[in-house]
Amino acid sequence: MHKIALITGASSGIGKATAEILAKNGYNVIISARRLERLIEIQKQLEEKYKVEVLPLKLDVRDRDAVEDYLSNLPDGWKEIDVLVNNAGLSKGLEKLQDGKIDNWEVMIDTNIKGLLYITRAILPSMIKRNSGTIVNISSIAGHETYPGGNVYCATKSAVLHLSKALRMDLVGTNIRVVSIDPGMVETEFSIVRFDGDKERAAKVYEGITPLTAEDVAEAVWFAISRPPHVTVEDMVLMPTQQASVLLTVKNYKKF
Ligand code: NDP
Ligand code: 8X3
Repeated sequence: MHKIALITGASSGIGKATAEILAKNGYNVIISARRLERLIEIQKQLEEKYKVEVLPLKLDVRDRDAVEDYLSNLPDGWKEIDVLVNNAGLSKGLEKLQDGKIDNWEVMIDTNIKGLLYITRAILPSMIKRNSGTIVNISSIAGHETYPGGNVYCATKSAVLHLSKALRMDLVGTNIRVVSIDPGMVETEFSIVRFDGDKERAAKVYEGITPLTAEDVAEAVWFAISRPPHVTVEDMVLMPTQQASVLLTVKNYKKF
């Protein structure tokens, strides 16, 4: 019997690559995000390539009622989720806090913190009942450090680190594992979203440096999931070799 994984934010980047590595390893996957047309395309590709079942789920993680409704009414055969990857997340803007756009703060906090909580709360009771499961939260190096203009985004990713730690404590005595994967710079649609669709500005972020790929991160996620049940990878920081902190990269190290 195939195991089941739910990946949020699977329409792009790290989430899409994670859905692929799980499908490749025999998981039936629920791929969720807001852009359903992309999910349907990914469904076709994964089903054909890996002969597993893929369920596309149009879901905005900020919509508490929809999260509760969808996840408590999953179709037969999809109800018992073995692996949850809380990946949906984003950064909006790079303004200093004093110039910050409050609407952007709301979107980041609602998606990166509250969305992750809604999803986790909806999935956990079934994992606890079965006394098994793995939850992988995608945090960031930005959860460990901060940088000018990173303020609210970094705070949300720091919250993800603390929620992972707290959840491990709340689940002691169960067999449920909670993992945090914290990447440095990964070339995805992240910067395009951060800069409101400005592809030129986004491309500059990755010029002159070899960033991580979404697949690099997906492999780290799979490493954690595929450890034997008695092993929890609590927190893995994964950096490009050319980046030694959020601020220090091969592009600017000579200034220091
Ligand atoms: P992408 O922009 O490529 O992917 C983000 C995904 O999140 C998309 O599938 C998007 O789907 C989904 N998403 C965004 N908002 C919502 C929402 N409200 N409800 C449901 N899904 C949503 O970026 P990445 O792959 O880089 O980002 C994935 C995660 O990795 C994020 O949590 C990010 O913070 C983290 N991260 C990224 C790093 C990087 O440098 N790229 C580094 C460290 C961490 P859709 O728009 O279709 O809803
Ligand atoms: C994304 C990494 O450094 O752009 O989480 O904030 S960074």
